[in-house]
Amino acid sequence: MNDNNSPKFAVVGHPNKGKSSIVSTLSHNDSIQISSRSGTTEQADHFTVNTIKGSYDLIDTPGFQRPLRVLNWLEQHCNSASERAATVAKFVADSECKTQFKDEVALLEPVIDGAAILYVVDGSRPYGSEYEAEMEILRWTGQPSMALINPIENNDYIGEWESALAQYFKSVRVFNPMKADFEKHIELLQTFTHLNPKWAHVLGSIIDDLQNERATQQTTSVSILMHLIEDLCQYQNCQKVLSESQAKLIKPALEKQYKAWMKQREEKAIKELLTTYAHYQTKVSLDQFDLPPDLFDCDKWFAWGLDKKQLIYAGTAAGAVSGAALDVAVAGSSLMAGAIGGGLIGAGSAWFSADKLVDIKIKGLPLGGYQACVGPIKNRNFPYVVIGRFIHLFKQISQLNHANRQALDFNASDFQDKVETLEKIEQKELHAACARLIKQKPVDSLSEVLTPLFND
Ligand SMILES: Nc1nc2c(ncn2[C@@H]2O[C@H](COP(=O)(O)OP(=O)(O)OP(=O)(O)O)[C@@H](O)[C@H]2O)c(=O)[nH]1
Ligand SMILES: [Mg+2]
Repeated sequence: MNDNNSPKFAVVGHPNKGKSSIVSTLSHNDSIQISSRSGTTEQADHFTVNTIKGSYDLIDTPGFQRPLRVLNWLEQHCNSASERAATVAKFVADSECKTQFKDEVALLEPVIDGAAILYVVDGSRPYGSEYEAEMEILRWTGQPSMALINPIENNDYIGEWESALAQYFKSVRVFNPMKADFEKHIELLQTFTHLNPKWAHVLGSIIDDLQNERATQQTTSVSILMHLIEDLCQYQNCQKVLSESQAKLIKPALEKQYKAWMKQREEKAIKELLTTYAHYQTKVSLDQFDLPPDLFDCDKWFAWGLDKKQLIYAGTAAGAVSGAALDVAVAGSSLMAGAIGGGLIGAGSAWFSADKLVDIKIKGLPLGGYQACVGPIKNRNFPYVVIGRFIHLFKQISQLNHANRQALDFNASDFQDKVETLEKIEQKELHAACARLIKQKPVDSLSEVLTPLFND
């Protein structure tokens, strides 16, 4: 838990309006229980957001159950408006209230303890007078407060809510904990800074930290891909054999092991990516993704990697023709046709053919016997396929809110469009890097080459 002077926010409201979802997304914690069952959260739970320069607390609370009766109790125990906050404190401390109004005591306790109020409503359901007692009780506490409209199913009643909430709260914001992107999280935290002037400074520092952390996460992601692609492009599975005929016999087994290793290596990278973005518990479990389309499902390669036209460009960009000729080729002139016609990219070669991914190589060993090896992969599209798949997952994982427990979607890829949006020089560098990778040659500054693909 936090020290008493650091910012704290109690997330309160009707049951089942997304309070826990908001806490989960803002605290980057995917272990918080969220469910369509009303009354999921039964006690006040503190979640501390820690950064280098500070920390703040978010307190998830149970929903109001009997607000009208609670308001009645408060009115009966209060003689003057100046005693309202003290009356709420009395309510929270009262042993009978603790059993009779368990949920209200749990949700008001942190507020009486100094937490600011974040009142959550659902913008897809109409406003109703039953919420007035809740807002009135919150007003009695005298604590700084703001309202968050969570458009759970749609935006239909946002306007209605805005007018109603404005009467009780100085600040009203729409925030969707399932969909809000990182900029929206930051915008919301910035509004928190206005709730209590004493907290403004530390919250400002925390926002800076979170932005830096976000940039670091991206750098880490680039590095995960860099190691993945190097490993996948270099991997060979070798075994000693006595004769060439034995080598042919074990080829299917070697190939199977080879592919299994490659897939596992990719899964490891995805796990690292999930960890980088603090997704530990979500349904994005690795057994769930048999990674469709399969890493070796060659029919899908032109979707994940480059398409044929881009591959031709890649061939020229990787240095097969001069820079000047390259620009003409990219402009779509006849030179491109000439290049293909001229056999620059031999038909059925490693560029397009997906059937011959890996060959078996057999070589004699100095002390007798042979070594049979499967891999490294030869297909020129392969590095792009690896990059394309990873970038696709990166986009989803880096934007996945912690309240969103859905499985990831592996079907779409816009890697080709992404490559097109790179600067020409960046494209050239990418193609040159991939050309070296597929020949198992080291690439200087691979992370610099990959970084533009991760930028928005
Ligand atoms: N589609 C969608 N569903 C949401 C959103 N926010 C919450 N939900 C769903 O609404 C339900 C309630 O979410 P919770 O975060 O558990 O709500 P709560 O207010 O903490 O509920 P209690 O703890 O029961 O009071 C769950 O089924 C969520 O999946 C949203 O922005 N979009
Ligand atoms: Mg809850």
